[in-house]
Amino acid sequence: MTTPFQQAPPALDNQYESDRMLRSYLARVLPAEILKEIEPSLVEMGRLAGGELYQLQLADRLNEPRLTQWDAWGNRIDKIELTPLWQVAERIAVEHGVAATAYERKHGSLSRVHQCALAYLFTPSTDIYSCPLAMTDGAARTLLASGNQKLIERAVPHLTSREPSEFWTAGQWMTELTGGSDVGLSETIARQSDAGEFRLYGRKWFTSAVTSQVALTLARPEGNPPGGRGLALFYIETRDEQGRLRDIEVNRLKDKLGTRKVPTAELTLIGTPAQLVMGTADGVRNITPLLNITRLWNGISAVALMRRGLALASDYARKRVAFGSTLADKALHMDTLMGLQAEAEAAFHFAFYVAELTGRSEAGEMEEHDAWLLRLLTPVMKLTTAKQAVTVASEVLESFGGAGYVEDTGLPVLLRDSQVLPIWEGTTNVLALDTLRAIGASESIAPLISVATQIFESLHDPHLMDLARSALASLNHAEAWLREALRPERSTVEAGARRFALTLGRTIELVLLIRHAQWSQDHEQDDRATAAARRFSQSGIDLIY
Ligand code: MFK
Repeated sequence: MTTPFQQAPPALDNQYESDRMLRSYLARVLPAEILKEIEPSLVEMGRLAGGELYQLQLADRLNEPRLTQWDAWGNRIDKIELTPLWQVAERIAVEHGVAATAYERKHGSLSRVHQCALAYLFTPSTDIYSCPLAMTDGAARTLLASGNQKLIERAVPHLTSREPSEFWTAGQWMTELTGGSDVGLSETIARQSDAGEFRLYGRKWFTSAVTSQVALTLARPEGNPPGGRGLALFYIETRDEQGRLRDIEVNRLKDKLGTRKVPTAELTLIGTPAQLVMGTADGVRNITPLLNITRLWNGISAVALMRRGLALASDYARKRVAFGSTLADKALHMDTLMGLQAEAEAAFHFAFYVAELTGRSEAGEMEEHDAWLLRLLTPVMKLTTAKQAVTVASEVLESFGGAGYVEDTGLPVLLRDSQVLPIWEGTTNVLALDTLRAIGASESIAPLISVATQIFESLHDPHLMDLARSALASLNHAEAWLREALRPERSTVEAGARRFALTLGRTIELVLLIRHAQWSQDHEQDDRATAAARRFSQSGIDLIY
């Protein structure tokens, strides 16, 4: 009797050790002694992500956070229980400094790269525990930028702690019924008592971490004008000494397509005590450091999910036999995966480049020109990598055939979780308009073209030099389009903003991939990044017509 066919599932190994893309990148950007010092932390996170955490994630698949609004005796309690995976994820994140590393700054500006590498390894096995970490990181950065010494001393040590009993997460409560994008329409009112204390009244419609100990939110002090400038930035401590929510009601948890472990809630603030962070106006502007950090996390999460999909698909390709051989032996299957690898690799270099710039900005190592670049590239990177994550996740599922469409393989969640990335933290179109805002009065991307030109000066591989010429042509085309579109009599700039921003994003990805490919040829005698650059260059770079 023949043994019935049994398909072996995909498996993960140490997710740091097997990541050529990450290891090669770190070898380029980190001095050898720093890499040696931090590598044990990455090996350990890679081990957890491919081992215990991944197993726990699979076992936790059907669990979701639970809201209990009332106790047996009629008291409003609004208690939210997180799933076992998230409880473990929080402890691991804290002990391994997935947020704290950026603030300890043991390696100056490069600590941000170290932190992002930890986040990249950690994220895909924790069903987006990166969400509360992103907001915690963003809140710490925003408070530090505010100069509010009292709040900095009170909250930042908790937000950046490595001790689970001391650690606080932060929420970012911006979205209201009036809109997630047009935040200036917010209706929450801040009422000041005679003693000068503020209480907030209003409904928050999409608050991603109501289990957090603190939150940053926006509200309009009574008498302030409408719009974003009339809002003020407030700091809330969500619970009293007994652990009860402070005049906050949790109406329900959101029934979302993905990120199902994230306890996203609708809240009513019914006189919640709050403290001003910096002034009684300009709330939108004052919360932007938080937005920029969570947009960086969004990009790191996008590349992390792409990498996870490809790790599973590659392993499966070596195991799955059809039409007489493994999928790994089939030219068409491997060609398909190579196209996805090229997307992931290009996105990876962009997200980590923005991490490098962010680190330099935080360490005060930035000139005006670099600050402009960071401001411009943060939304461009977020919107570009988020779109790539959805495309790659969809193809990854298809590469498993029917198994990719079946829930208990644990694969469909990759697509559902990726789909949030172009939506939250600014949709593609909102960020395309933000790109124009970031370009500002100069109405030119000339400094970006200079950066690319400078990067290309060190190229000597003729194929890469060819690709560089096409990247420069694409940037010059974008510059010409911008000048033309901004002419007052044409004003076609808004309609073209998404194509413009995606062209910038994909071209910068190509530029960064070319740079890394040359380095990898020279220092590792490896031409896989070159192959990725060639493939990526043929996958739609210039989207302006
Ligand atoms: C996986 C990890 C991801 C983490 C997940 C966290 C989950 C959290 C779920 C959520 O809460 S998602 C909700 C996030 N919401 C958004 O991202 C809002 C999207 N909308 C925008 O970004 C709009 O562009 C914006 C609200 C900022 C527009 O509002 P306004 O009132 O029209 O702003 P305005 O007047 O253009 O800008 C006010 C000031 O801020 C200006 O500066 P000035 O006052 O000096 O002129 C702008 O230049 C500045 N500004 C705006 N965006 C900026 C910025 N500055 C720096 N960086 C930015 N990004």
